[in-house]
Amino acid sequence: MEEPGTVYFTGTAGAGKTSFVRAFSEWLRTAGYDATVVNLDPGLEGTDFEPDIDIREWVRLADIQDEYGLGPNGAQVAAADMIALKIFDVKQAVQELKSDYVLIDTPGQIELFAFREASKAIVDALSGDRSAIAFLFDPALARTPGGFVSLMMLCATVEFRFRLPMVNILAKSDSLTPEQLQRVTSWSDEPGVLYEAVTADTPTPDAQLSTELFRALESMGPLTGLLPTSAKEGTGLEPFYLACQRVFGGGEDLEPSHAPSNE
Ligand SMILES: Nc1nc2c(ncn2[C@@H]2O[C@H](COP(=O)(O)OP(=O)(O)OP(=O)(O)O)[C@@H](O)[C@H]2O)c(=O)[nH]1
Ligand SMILES: [Mg+2]
Repeated sequence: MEEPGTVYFTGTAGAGKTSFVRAFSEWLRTAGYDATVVNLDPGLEGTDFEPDIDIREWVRLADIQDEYGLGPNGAQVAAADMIALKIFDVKQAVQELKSDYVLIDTPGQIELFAFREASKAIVDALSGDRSAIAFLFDPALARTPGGFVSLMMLCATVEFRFRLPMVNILAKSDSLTPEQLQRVTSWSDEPGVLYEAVTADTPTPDAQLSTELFRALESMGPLTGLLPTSAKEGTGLEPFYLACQRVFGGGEDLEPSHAPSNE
């Protein structure tokens, strides 16, 4: 059997990771693929969506707060290291389920995922040859040129850290007007348009800094297209699937492991 496709979902707090994982796992199952959903957020709450594998079985934020007298942020930092110690249990549980796709939801505080050594150990343990990171652009930030550039930098940080192929998603695209959507996608497709928008939006003393930052980003590699998606409306899921298949190698479609459902 081919190795499963493993996708990590990351992005700023509230970007829509958990909702997207849910919508995409449902799309995969309807299309006839098996998907294992792994929750790596020890503080996940307020969702009725049940992951197949849940880090909270091993590491729970509320317990860490009580046990060590920490606040929610300190507990997240402690939890990140504890998760790394349990990651081979998670890996074993993933392997036992033998699915086509493994979707990994990461904690809301992106700096825990992007900056800490523990997450590098976690990603190394769970990744195979067919792995990618989906980076979700939150439209609440991405709709301004400055916010868009900041997200590009964060995305580049994640790529630099993990050295995995990236698939960039504009989440919650239903929350943008058609004009805003068109503007944001043009920034990802045409660096020159973004450059114009950044300089037009920035008061003169800072313009130089923005320009240089922008050049640095541009020199890091081509800006990959940003896929508009909406978990709410179920749009952009098939293009996302195809983008993942492309980065896993060759863009070949997987054979569905069971007949597509007609729901
Ligand atoms: N309009 C719209 N809202 C969405 C969509 N997806 C998620 N949301 C809303 O965005 C908020 C955050 O969604 P989550 O899926 O919890 O985001 P997250 O990135 O997992 O959040 P954290 O794990 O807390 O960082 C919720 O209020 C969702 O209802 C979408 O496609 N469209
Ligand atoms: Mg979440």
